[in-house]
Amino acid sequence: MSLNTKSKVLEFLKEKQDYVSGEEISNLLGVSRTAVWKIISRLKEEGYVIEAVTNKGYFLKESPDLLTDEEISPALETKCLGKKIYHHKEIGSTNKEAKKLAINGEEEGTLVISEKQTEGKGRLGRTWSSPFGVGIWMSLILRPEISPVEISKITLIAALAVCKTINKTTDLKAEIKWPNDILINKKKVCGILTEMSAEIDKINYIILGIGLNVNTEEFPKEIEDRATSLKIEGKKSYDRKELTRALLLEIENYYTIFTKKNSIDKLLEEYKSYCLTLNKDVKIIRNGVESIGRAVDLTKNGELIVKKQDGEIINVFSGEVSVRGIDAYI
Ligand code: BT5
Repeated sequence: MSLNTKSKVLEFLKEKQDYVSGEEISNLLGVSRTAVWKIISRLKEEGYVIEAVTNKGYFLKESPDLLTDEEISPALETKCLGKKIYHHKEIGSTNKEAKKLAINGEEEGTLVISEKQTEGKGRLGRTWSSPFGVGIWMSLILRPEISPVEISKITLIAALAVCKTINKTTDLKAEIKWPNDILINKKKVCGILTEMSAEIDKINYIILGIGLNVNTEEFPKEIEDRATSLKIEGKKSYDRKELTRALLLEIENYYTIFTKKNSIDKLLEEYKSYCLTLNKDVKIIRNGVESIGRAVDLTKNGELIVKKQDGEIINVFSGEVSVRGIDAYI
């Protein structure tokens, strides 16, 4: 049975919102009644609640809360991102999997998404807690024609897109802690991990990994005071499918603006408006050396401009910046 036929049956059941006879489906798709029955059984196994009544047919009562291709694609409005989806119930890391696919030549825009990660990756060897069915754990393959030194701009674009998505689709106020954390009420709701394979002047591929806590109710002890989810903050559950689609669309919008002009000039003001690191005292750790200063602005490349206590002004490209009042350090 092809995935396509299964998707078509599902689409048909969703459209009808009523009983559909096996005969009607088999005529429409040109497959046997037995094939229809098999497709229905498969859909039930996947978590679709389908009522079967003699002489009436099949009625789709409920779809599962899963981020499958069949659930995401029909209402997805993007042109490129997420046009091909690899969905997993469980995987080590979506970034790792996307990397394998990219090495094998998978196209730009391909999405790897999983209900659960057993080895979710953070930066610098840290881990990302990714329990089943409560978050959006996803990785996109991107192949922009930019110089490898510009990769941090992709993180910036993604942070902007996550913030915009949360602020547009919920009543919550998300903010960016430069460069890759999204916070709500000073707690981390989303992290971004951008990885790449590049030669000196050319990017082979970028893996943009995003982990967004949507309906998480509890976190591991070590992070419970620093982590949050949309559900904890909004006191209700949110539709992961809708959020995934909205997020892909926002990323695509910003990514298109960026790649057309090869510049993030147009996006910087918006980024700054979400960036809670600016005008705050920050601690920077570079090569193990700590210094304290004030984050005064961003360069047009998205680097953080920090005025140190001794008056020296430095541009911080990436890495470890903690913000006073959010990450206590004094
Ligand atoms: C990040 O690293 O914030 C990047 C996280 C990226 C995760 C996505 S999920 C899909 C894709 N596939 C992957 O394997 N990874 C990406 P970093 O700035 O290093 O933050 C990691 C730290 O955040 C951990 O050391 C914990 O303190 C904390 N943390 C872990 N899990 C968390 C969670 N679910 N929510 C909030 N904080 C968490």
